[in-house]
Amino acid sequence: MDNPAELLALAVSVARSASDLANRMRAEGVDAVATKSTATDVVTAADRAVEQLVRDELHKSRPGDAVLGEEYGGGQDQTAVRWILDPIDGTVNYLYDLPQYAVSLAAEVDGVVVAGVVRNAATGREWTATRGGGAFCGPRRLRASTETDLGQALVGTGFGYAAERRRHQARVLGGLIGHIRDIRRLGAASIDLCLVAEGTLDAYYEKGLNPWDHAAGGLVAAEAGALVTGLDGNPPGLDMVVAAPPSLHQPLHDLLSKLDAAGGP
Ligand code: LIP
Repeated sequence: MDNPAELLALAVSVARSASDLANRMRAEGVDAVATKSTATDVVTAADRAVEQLVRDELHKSRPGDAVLGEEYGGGQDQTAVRWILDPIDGTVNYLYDLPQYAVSLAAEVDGVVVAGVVRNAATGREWTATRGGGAFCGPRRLRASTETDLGQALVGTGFGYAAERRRHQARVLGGLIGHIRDIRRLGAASIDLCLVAEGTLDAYYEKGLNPWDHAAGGLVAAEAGALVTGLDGNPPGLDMVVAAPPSLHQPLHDLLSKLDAAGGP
């Protein structure tokens, strides 16, 4: 019953329904209905409605599972399977109708993510992975970048919502930018991680990601051969997520550590 392939099939089906709802609501017009950590950390009615739809769909199929979602929290129940959900990752992009936002849904069994789907609701592009089963974009199997020179690497990143953290992140970027090809700030961590999986980005890093931002995309990137870690021996988490192929991971990691990228407010 906790077979990763079966969990993935359910996740894909639910993510597609969720994406359809997000698109319907986007077409009707979107306004921020609330803010969270700062005045720019917005929540839309679609974030809430999409999360509720996913919760309802998962409950129909697997009523005993726990669900941790960005908008309604939860996931504390001691169950074998826990779902980790960002109903609309890239909410600011969604608010502005920039086509870079995703439903991100991962299944965790006994604390280990074993299946995940990231679906760009705007474009229909869909990335999936099961632990040990590989990463895919549609039917295409994914391999991360083969770039070996950090100076030639196109690196994705993102910034938090709080001004003090953004200033620290800008200082880190200032120390990094002269050592890489260029930066891309696309606005949805789950998609950034999937772009690393397919080699569209050579690497990605960001401080401040919640589990729902990187649970599914992190598995996709790892199953495509990328190393997905924190800094200085830590696992990926709030302090830092770094995703890069082995050839780039060490030089990027060491530079980020030297720049105190996981530190600051
Ligand atoms: C977003 C992340 C993005 C980060 C944004 C925000 P949200 O998640 O996907 O990488 O830079 O600040 O956290 O809030 O749209 O779910």
